[in-house]
Amino acid sequence: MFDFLKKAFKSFTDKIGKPEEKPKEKKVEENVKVGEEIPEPVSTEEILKEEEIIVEKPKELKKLEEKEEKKGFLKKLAAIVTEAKVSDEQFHKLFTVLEIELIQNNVAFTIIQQIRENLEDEIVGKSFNRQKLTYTIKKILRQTIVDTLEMPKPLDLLELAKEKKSKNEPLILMFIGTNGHGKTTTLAKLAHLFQKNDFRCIFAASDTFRAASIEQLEHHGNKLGIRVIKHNYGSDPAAVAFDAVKAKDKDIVMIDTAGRQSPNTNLMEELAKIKKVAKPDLTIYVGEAIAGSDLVEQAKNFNEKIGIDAIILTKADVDDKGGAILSVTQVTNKPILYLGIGQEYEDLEKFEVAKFVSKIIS
Ligand SMILES: Nc1nc2c(ncn2[C@@H]2O[C@H](COP(=O)(O)OP(=O)(O)O)[C@@H](O)[C@H]2O)c(=O)[nH]1
Ligand SMILES: [Mg+2]
Repeated sequence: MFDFLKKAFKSFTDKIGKPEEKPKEKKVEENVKVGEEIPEPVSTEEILKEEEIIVEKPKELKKLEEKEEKKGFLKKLAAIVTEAKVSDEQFHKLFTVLEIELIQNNVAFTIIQQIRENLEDEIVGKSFNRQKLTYTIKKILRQTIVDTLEMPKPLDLLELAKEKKSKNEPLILMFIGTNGHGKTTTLAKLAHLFQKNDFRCIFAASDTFRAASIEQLEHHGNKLGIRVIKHNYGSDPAAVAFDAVKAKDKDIVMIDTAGRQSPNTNLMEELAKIKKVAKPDLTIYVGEAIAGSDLVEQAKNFNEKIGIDAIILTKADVDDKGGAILSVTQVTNKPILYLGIGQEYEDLEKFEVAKFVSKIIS
């Protein structure tokens, strides 16, 4: 998961502050004409021998001098190996490479700009100990990503469900998003999680548009032992949601809705009506991580037209880029609650900012 993003950050961190690899200089032999004798390279030992002959010194003094010389040399060597200065030119050259990779990995431009500004302020034109430089870059990258992903108020679905139950109120969740991104599957996975935590769920089959959508939800309902409130295909989805909200013996109402390949006005009106009638505690946007920039556009659109409170990203198991996670949060300013990581009920992972950050910046 997210390997590309990790590679891009690592490559930048590894290269910056280090001298550029220059093409190798031409070998001496190339300048030697055919037939000419190749001069023997003079060894260091020979030069030292010659010096010894010229300057005869007492043995003790020589030993002492050699010792001091060695110390100084080691010090200089250590400085060459560990000191790093990041020039403006090198920074821009390497950042351009990183920038392209981040764009290719679906990271939104605003986030890239933020990363650039933060890095520029802290490292350009400054001399660092090599280790300190690597540490500083990683710290800035981590902090910028944490700032993008962390919300001022944390949202925990199980906690919220507990809270509602203690007040004897049902938790009403409405799931929206583009067709095929995993709404129905995610709703079933979450229901399974709620059941494990002793909550009683009920499904509202408010996707009355797509062929076989009701049967798909019923299939999950049967497997999990969850009641499905349904009407006929083509009927008013808001009425289905309303019936589910009014049904008895439930802690959590989960409203499945329809999507369209390209969301149109009709769909948005339909969703707005369900929301108005069912009054969900949370409207959860379900989108697939692999959709990249399309996902970001769609999330923005749903947020503007319907209003979303949280996000679940599916198919993270097949997303090796990872940038959508950053972009979708940045564009909606809503938290990601879970990641879908497969097609089984257990394949739902709580999204934790720290865990994600440590995965992409190691
Ligand atoms: N690999 C993978 N597939 C998923 C995940 N979530 C959903 N899917 C698959 O995506 C397809 C569409 O899912 P569905 O729930 O019907 O999407 P909906 O149209 O939004 O309700 C199905 O084949 C699911 O099995 C996930 O996290 N990982
Ligand atoms: Mg569906």
